[in-house]
Amino acid sequence: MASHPKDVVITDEHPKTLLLQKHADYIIGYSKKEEDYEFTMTEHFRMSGMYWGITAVDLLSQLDRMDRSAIIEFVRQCQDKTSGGFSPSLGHDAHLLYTLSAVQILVIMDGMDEVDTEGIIRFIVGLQNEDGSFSGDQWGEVDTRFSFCAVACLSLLKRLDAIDIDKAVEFVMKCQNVDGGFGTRPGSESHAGQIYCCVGLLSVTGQLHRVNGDLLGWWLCERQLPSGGLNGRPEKLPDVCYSWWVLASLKMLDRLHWINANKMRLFIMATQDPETGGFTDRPGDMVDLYHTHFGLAGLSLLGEPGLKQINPVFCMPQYVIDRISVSVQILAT
Ligand code: GRG
Repeated sequence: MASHPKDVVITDEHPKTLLLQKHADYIIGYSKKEEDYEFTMTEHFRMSGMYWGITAVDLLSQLDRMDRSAIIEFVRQCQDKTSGGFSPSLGHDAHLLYTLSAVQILVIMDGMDEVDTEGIIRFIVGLQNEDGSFSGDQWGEVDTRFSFCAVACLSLLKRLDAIDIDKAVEFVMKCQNVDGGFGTRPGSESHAGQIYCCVGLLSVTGQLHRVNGDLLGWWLCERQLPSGGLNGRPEKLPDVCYSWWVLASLKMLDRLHWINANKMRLFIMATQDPETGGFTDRPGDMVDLYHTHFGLAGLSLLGEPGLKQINPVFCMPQYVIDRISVSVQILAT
C-alpha cells in the first residue's frame, strides 16, 4: 500500500545505483531498431526523440557512438524549404516543438552551418502573435510551451532581437496564477511543465526578478510525495519526467536545495529497468526514451557522479552552452 493515495512504494528490490552502461546501450540500440513497432509508432515526434537520445548519451559521455553525419542529414531533410521550420520526420508538418529539438541537436553536434538559419528565424518570427504569444505552427494553437521554444531557439542562434521580447514576456506574465505558478494560457491551471517553460523564458530574457521565488519555490517543493517522486500538479501521480520540469525550475530559482534530494535520487533510481536499461515514468512500468532522458537530466541536476553537468534552461550539456557562450539568468536569493 502506498502511504499516500496518489503515490507509489519504493522497495529494496528497486535499483539504488546508476546503471550507466545499460542506459547508454539501450539508447544506442533504440536508434538502430528502425523496423520495430515502438520505433515506427514514435515517427510523429522523432526529432524530439533524437534530441532526448543524443542529450542523454552525451550526459553519459558516449556521444561518439552516435552516427553524426546520418543525424545531421536527417535533421537537414526535415527543414521545410518554404517556412524554414522543422518537422518531426520526413513528410510531417513543421512545428516550433521540433524546430527547437532540431536546433538543440545541431548545436550539440556542431552542425548549425549545414541548415538554413535565416529560414529558422523567419519561421519563428512569423509565429509571434499580436499579444506577444506564439503559435506552434500555421494552425494557430497558442501555448507557453511554444513561447519557450521560440525564445530558446533564438537565444541558441543569438538572434533574440528578431522578435518583440517585451511582448513575449508580457504574455508569459499574464499566464501567472495566484499560486505563483504558470499555465498554458492566461487563466489556465498551474502545471510544472508550463512553469519550466515560463521560468526558462524569463531566465533567457533576463526577467526572472518578475517571479516571486518563495511562492513559486514552495509550490514546486509541494510536488514531492512521500516516495520522493514529484508530480506535476496537486493530486496527481509522481512521474520521473518531473524530476526535470520541477528540479530545473527550482535550479533557476536558486532553490534546488528546498527538496529532499536523497529521496528524489532514490525515486529516480527506482525507475530504472535493470534488464533492458532505460527509465520508466514510475517503478515497474515500461521504459522509453523520454523518461530515460529526463531521468538522467534530473540526476545530473542533483550532481550524480558519472554524468556530465546539464544546463537548467536549455536541457543540454553545460559544456555545449559554454562552447557557444550563451548565458542564462538564475534568480538572486
Ligand atoms: C527543451 C526540455 C525542453 C523542452 C521544450 C515542449 C517543452 C519545451 C516543454 C514541455 C513542458 C511540459 C508541458 C511538460 C509536461 C509533460 C507532461 C508529462 C504532460 C502530461 O500532463 P498530464 O496532465 O499529466 O497528462 P499529469 O502528470 O498532470 O497527470
